[in-house]
Amino acid sequence: MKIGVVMGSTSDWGVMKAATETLAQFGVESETKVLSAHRTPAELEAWVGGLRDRGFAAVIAAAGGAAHLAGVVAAFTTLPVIGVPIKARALEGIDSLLSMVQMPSGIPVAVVAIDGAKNAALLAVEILAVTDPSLKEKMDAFRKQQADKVLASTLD
Ligand code: RP5
Repeated sequence: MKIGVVMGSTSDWGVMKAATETLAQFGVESETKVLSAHRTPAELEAWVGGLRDRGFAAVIAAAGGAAHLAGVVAAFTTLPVIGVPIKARALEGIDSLLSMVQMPSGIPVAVVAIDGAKNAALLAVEILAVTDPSLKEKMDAFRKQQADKVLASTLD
């Protein structure tokens, strides 16, 4: 199954590259789009609405400012939506974080840290790994590699 990655602007790509790179590292196919909840609402609805039938399992949605993109994506699908608040030019990204994390009851968005693109991808891989044993093995290996690095670290 595939993961959709959508961001509100090309200016989000510098952060969001880490999500597509991480998905690729696990061999997970993804489709990346620049679509905006306020600038291209019709095109966003059309893309999100077709994802389940096209074999997608989850969507990562990234935006900055009044970041309603993830909530709007979640409104158009019952696939899991992972929101990445982008640190935009004002307010250090707090506006993005709050607008994603404070979704009203009934339409959930799983929100990662500000600029947390890598964790969004890892969470998407974990969702796929629930039903994909080979991905679970890769995730276990990733965790072990990470742990080994900490345990081998030394202080000057
Ligand atoms: C949001 O506004 C985008 O997701 C971006 O983070 C922010 C600024 O967009 P640009 O003005 O750089 O296109 O919609």
